[in-house]
Amino acid sequence: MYLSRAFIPTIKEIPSEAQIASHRLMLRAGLVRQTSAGIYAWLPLGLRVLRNIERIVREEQNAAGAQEVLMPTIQPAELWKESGRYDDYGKEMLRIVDRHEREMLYGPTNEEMITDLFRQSVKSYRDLPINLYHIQWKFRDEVRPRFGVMRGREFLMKDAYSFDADHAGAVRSYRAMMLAYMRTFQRLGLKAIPMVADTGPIGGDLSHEFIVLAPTGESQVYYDASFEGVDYLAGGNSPDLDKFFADITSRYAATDEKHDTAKWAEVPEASRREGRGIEVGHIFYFGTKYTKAMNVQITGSDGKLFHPEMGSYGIGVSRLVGAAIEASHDDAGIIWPDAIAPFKAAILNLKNGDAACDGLCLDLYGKLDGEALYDDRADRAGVKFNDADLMGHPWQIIVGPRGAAAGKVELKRRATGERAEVSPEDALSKVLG
Ligand code: 5CA
Repeated sequence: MYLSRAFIPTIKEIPSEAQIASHRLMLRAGLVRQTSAGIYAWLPLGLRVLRNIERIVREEQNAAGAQEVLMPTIQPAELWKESGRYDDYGKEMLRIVDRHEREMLYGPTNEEMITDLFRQSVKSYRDLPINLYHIQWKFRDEVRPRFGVMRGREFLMKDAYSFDADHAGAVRSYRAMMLAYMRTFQRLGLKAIPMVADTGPIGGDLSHEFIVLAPTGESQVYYDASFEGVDYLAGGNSPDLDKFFADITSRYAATDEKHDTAKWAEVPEASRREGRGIEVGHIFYFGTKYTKAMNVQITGSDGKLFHPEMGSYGIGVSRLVGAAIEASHDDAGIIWPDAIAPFKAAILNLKNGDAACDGLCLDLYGKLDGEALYDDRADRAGVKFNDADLMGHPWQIIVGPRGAAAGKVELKRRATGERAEVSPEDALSKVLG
């Protein structure tokens, strides 16, 4: 993308409603714009990040055996009356009446709808286990939407729903999702820690939150430093789920709601870590809560009818964009993890119109094949440096007339600030490697 043509409306003044770094930076760097309280339009730069996160989430859900569907955003109220949650959900639910006076709602989550879809089509234990997920917009009419996309009213969620024949199967599904989550966050370039959680209005008695560490997080967290070195990708294609779960749950981690000072005291002092965190995912096992309430029965191996066991598994896809920035930025701007950066590199042409500079930039741009943002604007070098730092591309390839004449470029790593004069070939292999 040529920056001179790109719809990336950066702004200099910091909007007063933006209290935290990610909100300010997302507005300043032109990633999103607010259209109503807690509702955002995603602009090209922000959308590329959102899509990158979605892709990794999807790959890991598929790898864990979940199947993608796409349910609507608008749901009939009847399903929620069946489960008993229509009244419980209160003012957070956006209720709609259609022209035929039918009660509808904008979905805040999809347990009821998926249970209904399951009920219509699955009749036998032989069809289990099944895990279905979608990546879809949700609406929750939060009293105080704030922190930009981190606590929006409309937000993008990945939500998966598992169905199993018995408790042991449901526990297996839960552990498989937990591992998929740890792999997902690691691939996104984030340090996330699973913590025992309250189940809230979703219900059930086994639940974990996934917390990304960041000083502005809403939750106070306590965890064992040994979490920091775990490689969740090491298990390959056939991981031992029980070993994984035993290992993870043997380490201490809790938000303040669940903090247990006696257990905390058993963690060696040198390993105790305290900080703030952002909840980017939440998983729940709730057994037969919905299959009973909505009267879902299928035939078991003994020929008798039974209620299948369920779990639900959410990831805040749009919240992750903000969380990643909270976890990784400096005074100059965003520092994207490589895996989710909107572009792998920015190419900064310091002398537009100089034949050597233009030629070298265009050559690099072609070879980066859609992965570069080319700053071809007629602006001063300082403006280009500032914008590249603000937008947070992992690499900057800086092309000036003196270097270009000698066949050299400058390569800057955004995260460390390290700069080196290298050949264009070396720059490309670093950026693409
Ligand atoms: N049905 C379950 C799991 S599918 C559920 O809705 N879980 S949840 O309420 O915990 O939401 C899942 C994730 O969505 C949260 O961990 C959080 O990352 C994200 N999320 C929740 N509310 C918001 C919000 N208002 N703005 C942005 N993201 C949100």
